[in-house]
Amino acid sequence: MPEVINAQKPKKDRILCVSHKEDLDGISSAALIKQAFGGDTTLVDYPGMMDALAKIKADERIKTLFICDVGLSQKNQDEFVELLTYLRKNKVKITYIDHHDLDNKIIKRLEKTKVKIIHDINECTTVQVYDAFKSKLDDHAQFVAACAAITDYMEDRPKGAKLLQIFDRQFALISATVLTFNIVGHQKDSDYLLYLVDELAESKYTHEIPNTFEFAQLQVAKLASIISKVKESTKKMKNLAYMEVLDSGASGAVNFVLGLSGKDVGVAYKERVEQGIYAVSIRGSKACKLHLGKIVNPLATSLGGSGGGHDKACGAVIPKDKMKKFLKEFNAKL
Ligand SMILES: [Mn+2]
Repeated sequence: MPEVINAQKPKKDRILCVSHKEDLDGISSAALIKQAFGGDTTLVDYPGMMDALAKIKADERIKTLFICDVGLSQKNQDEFVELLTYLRKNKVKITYIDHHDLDNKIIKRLEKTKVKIIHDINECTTVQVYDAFKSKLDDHAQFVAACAAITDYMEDRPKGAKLLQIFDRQFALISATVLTFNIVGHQKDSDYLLYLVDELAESKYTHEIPNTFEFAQLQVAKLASIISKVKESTKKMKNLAYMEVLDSGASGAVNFVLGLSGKDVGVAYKERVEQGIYAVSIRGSKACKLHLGKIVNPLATSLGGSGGGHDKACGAVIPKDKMKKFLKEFNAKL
């Protein structure tokens, strides 16, 4: 008698890291996870992160999932918990590593489903990845983590500072900065960003990755031209300065909007025509004592968008027709 063979279940053997694609902390986190565990990488930005996670839900081969350096907002946190709960029921091992402000209730709910959470708002994600998995990493991972701390303005924190101390400060600064320009300038080139993840996972220094310094030089020249545009187009409200960016990215202009305006809060936003939204970047000066991420999160949600982040650096996605209202209400809350 021939045996009845059940429809074969897909083999559960896939290791996947979902990480933030927009800065060195996200790229470096993915690189260290790759060095420690192998597997594949999916890089996401904030507007695309939930769609990317929804795709994972359908992939029955995933055995182990790492999620790095993507903060949650009021808009997506419940959906995030539901998705991870579903994956946990399917026996996916999940580790969530991050340093953005995170609702305590969400932490409790994730812990209840036995998602492993590594979360410290005082150290960048890569430093936390290094700290958690250093037994599986080579010495070069310390350099990658120190560079990530620099880009996230967190090289003065206890663990970040200790890692940076190992290296010559100027060497780490130029390596981190050149990499950052390459990441920012390749946001539409996913293959290149994944290539950077591979190169860092293989313990390459920035200057050993071909053309990184040449590319950074081009980006620096672009930034210099943004300065004059910011001077022409920045508008001021009582508590903030803002500018609509037309040709570069919003995050490239926002520090100039803040610095050149003399205000304590700077806002730069760029339209994403296909999605009917504005991608908004927000920065606070040293004198700004408010937690901007905590203000922007509920405000953006109330306008049908989403947002959040750190105290002095955060972002939002705002529906196109609500941008004026966002600026007005944000100014009122400051
Ligand atoms: Mn980060």
